[in-house]
Amino acid sequence: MFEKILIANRGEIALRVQRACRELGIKTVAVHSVADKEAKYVKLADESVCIGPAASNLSYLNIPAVISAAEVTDAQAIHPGYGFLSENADFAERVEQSGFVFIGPRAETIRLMGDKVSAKNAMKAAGVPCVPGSDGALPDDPIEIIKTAKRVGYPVIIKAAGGGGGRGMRVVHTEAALINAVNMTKAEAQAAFGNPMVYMEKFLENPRHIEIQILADQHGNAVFLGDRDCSMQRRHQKIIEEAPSPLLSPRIRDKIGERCAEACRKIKYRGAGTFEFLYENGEFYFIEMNTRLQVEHTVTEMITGIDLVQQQIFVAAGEKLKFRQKDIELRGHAIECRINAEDPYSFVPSPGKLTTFHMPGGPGVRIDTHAYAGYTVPPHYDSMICKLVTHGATREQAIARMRIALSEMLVDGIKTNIPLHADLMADAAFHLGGTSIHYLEQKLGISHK
Ligand code: MV4
Repeated sequence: MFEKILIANRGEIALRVQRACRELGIKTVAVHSVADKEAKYVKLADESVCIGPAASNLSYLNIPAVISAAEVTDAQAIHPGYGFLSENADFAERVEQSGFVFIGPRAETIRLMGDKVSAKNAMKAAGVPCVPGSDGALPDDPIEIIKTAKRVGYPVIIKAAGGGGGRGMRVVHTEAALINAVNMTKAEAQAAFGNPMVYMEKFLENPRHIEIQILADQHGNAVFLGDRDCSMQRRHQKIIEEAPSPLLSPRIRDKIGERCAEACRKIKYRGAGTFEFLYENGEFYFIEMNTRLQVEHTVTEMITGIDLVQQQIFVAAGEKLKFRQKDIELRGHAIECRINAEDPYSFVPSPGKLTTFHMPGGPGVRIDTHAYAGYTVPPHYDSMICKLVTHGATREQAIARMRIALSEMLVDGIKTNIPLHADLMADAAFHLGGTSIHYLEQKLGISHK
């Protein structure tokens, strides 16, 4: 097992990974920007290295600075957390070339999944159900494009191969608008990702976002750890996630989960990963794979009792998975509310000093945060300051515990989205079993593009 791991991230996830290491007796190295030098996870780490100024591109995204920090501290492995360098194949490659273990999939797998056309091809070949659409990237010939759209049926969506997470997409309703839309998406894709390739899919109008968590070792073993429903989102930012999805029966969950686990075996996936699906009219449609730990891994941990970060570390160290599919039991229901430093209705970020920071507690309540009373939320990074997760025997109990927890939570000095979460926990559609991906924007009165 590793003796020392460098954590190439900040905020709540830096603390989350540090806790997992500490429990395993592994020493930790925190890297931080100038803006984070007083952060709690920096003080709590065994060692820390300042890797640059506040701006992320000069610190948390600075590959040579991160690798140098691992060299000077003699760390053996690097955990990238989520965001920042976590899905950067070049980083994973340079980490391994420098003699460190990258806690995540092979660079080749990250690259495969980073290109959404190659990801979809690989998953289709591995037996994962995909959205009907073009066979790979669209050709230049407009006549061929028009033919493809006719076959797929309008509305269609044009997506950039280099995009993902909602970037570089355009919905097309008519043949008259098609070629112009393809050309505009290509131009934007070239500018944003340096790759003009686009592909076409049938546009699903009212789906749910359901994802499958998987875990694979380097010996050909892979399991799925249930699903998460992440449909409550705004502008591709999830705000509430839950596990399991209230929509799925155990039979349907096991069927899609086993497909994902089998695909992992076929592509020799290593580490934790997530298959993102759209779910509509009882069918799953693969859209993307995330090759990292996700923000919402916590709800999976709550219902499985498995520490996903520790599992990532075990498989990165070459160990075999210690459990098989039949050993994984889903217990009860978990909900996560992402608490953001922002205005609850305008969503304008609200950095600043936390004068009060009082957290709830009690049975089935988990708080993942690096914040504390007196902490100043810097303006340079993501606005999420805390994840409030509740677990209950049933969805109703998890919601009841969330409502109580939100009512106990006191944060002053900045604005937070706690009032929005309190509203949503009382929302009739949410209570009835959740909503489509468009519900929140409709409820807030924002027309979606
Ligand atoms: C779609 C779609 C409808 N049909 N693909 C947006 C994020 C990216 N991961 C894929 N996205 C979508 N792809 C087809 N064929 C609708 C979305 C979408 C969406 C997906 C998941 C969660 C939130 C979303 C919000 C708007 C659009």
